[in-house]
Amino acid sequence: MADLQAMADAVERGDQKAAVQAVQDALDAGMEPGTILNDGLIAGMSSIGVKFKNNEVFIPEVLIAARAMGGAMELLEPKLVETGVKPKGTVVIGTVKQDLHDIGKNLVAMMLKGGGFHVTDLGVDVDPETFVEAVKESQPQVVALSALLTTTMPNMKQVIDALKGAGLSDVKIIIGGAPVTQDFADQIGADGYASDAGSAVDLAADLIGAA
Ligand code: B1M
Repeated sequence: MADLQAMADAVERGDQKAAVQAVQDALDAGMEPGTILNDGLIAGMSSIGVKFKNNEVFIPEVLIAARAMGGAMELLEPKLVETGVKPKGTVVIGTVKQDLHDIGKNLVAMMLKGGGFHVTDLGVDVDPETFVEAVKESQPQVVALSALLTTTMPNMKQVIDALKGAGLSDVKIIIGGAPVTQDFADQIGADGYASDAGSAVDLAADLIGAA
């Protein structure tokens, strides 16, 4: 018998083997892939996201949970495609030019995937033109920018200007990273600021009306 709570628990505690088995059991029992995704896997990631936000768990636990979710998603993804379950939206994410920090950005990307978004990760040291090209290609609803250095924060504004300059004003731009603040987001005309990975998922969903 498929047990969605056990699946969510397996993701949350980072038990990849149990998470994959739980997905297999659910599929064998004829459960809808969308239900497995939302009420099993995403429920587990959401739960760890809340704990991460509240400092009840730390980066290693989140990374392990994300790895468990990733393993389970490998099994589930083809079934989702077959049944036409649509992602909540697409997010293009990257760390801005001249900045090589990617641990936080990777966490945000993982949590977005866990939150049901399709994510295109451009990596680190991404120049504004690359963001523009990626937006043209992937047509995301949201662009997420990360910066960890006070010296690279201004490069976030360059991305916003480049997107506007290319006529890509519809895409929502959200920013984050240790030195970044809501005030700075307001100053540079970003659509939102998130202080951590869990909040970034909520913000992206809110901005595109998928919360
Ligand atoms: Co660097 N580094 N670093 N570093 N580094 C900091 C950021 C620094 C604060 C350390 C310090 O001096 N105390 C300092 C910046 C000072 C400043 O600008 N105010 C600093 C410096 C100076 C440097 C170098 C210049 C050092 C040198 O070479 N002299 C150099 C710069 C290289 C470059 O980027 N060009 C450098 C290099 C490096 C390493 C390569 C050694 C390594 C990075 C490895 C990697 O990322 N693969 C590194 C590291 C690890 C750090 C610290 C120690 C840890 C950063 C981290 O990963 N935190 C950092 C000190 C610190 O922050 N305590 C430091 C964990 C991570 C989960 O948190 O990235 O904040 P964070 O992400 C959070 C949130 O901010 C948010 O969600 C995440 C999860 O909750 N978030 C977003 C992040 N991105 C988001 C995007 C969003 C939303 C939320 O989009 C919407």
